[in-house]
Amino acid sequence: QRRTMSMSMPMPRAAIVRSVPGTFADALAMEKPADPIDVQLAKQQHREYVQVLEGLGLQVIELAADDAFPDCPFVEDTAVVLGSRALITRPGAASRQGEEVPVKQALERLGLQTSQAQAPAQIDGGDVLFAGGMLFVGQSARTNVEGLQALASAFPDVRVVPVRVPRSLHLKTVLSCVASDVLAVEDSPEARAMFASIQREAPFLKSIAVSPAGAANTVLLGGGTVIYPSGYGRSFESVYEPYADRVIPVNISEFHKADGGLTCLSIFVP
Ligand code: CIR
Repeated sequence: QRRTMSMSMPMPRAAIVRSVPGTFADALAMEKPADPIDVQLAKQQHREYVQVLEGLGLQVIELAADDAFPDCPFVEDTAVVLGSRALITRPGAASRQGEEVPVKQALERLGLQTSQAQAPAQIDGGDVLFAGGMLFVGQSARTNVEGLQALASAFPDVRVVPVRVPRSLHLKTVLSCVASDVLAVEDSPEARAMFASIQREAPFLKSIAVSPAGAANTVLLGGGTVIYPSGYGRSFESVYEPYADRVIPVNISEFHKADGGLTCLSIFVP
């Protein structure tokens, strides 16, 4: 059952993360959390995630927080990296535009070739899933068709496929990779419909149904390491173990309160 791909996909060399600002309790949220964000706990959870990445041998580049951008720890939304190229996004939420500036500098220092999405394009990295050799792009409240076109121009040799995201914040809020050909997919009609449209383009992709909402946002590293968000009152080790060499839980309860998942907290650089 284990993926042979795990041998061919090396660990990324670096991860870019961004610290939690003192203003993190003001981060955007579709629904105000019943229990407010505990900023100190968020900082601790973020440190624990960074330690997991360092423990895997990655160089972690931690950008300084900026109180003017309460959502700045969600770096994933600011850039899409594939190979040695990066598209610097123009985030879909006006209050987040500008978060991409230090991320662009960090990627260029790592030697990546960058291009930048320009208005009227809007695109959040949370809407971009690389799977089956293709880029699936959520068409959501945050990512428009011009954003999709910016991605297609940045990566002209990769097929770019739109996926309608009717309700959730981002495409990857409800589905993400646990192996090169297996996706964790939230157990909801919306997520199943999104996976069905992905599968039409990539019939070889399989899915595992995962609940509750938010739990299907996993980080796949090096083809065989799956990091998943814990704190849902159940363990997912037995769910992912058949597909992974290593399964690591990380509790990010305070980030969930601002609609953030695990993938949001880092950008990986091969
Ligand atoms: C936002 O609404 O933009 C943030 N509060 C959450 C962003 C989550 N990012 C992601 O899923 N990639």
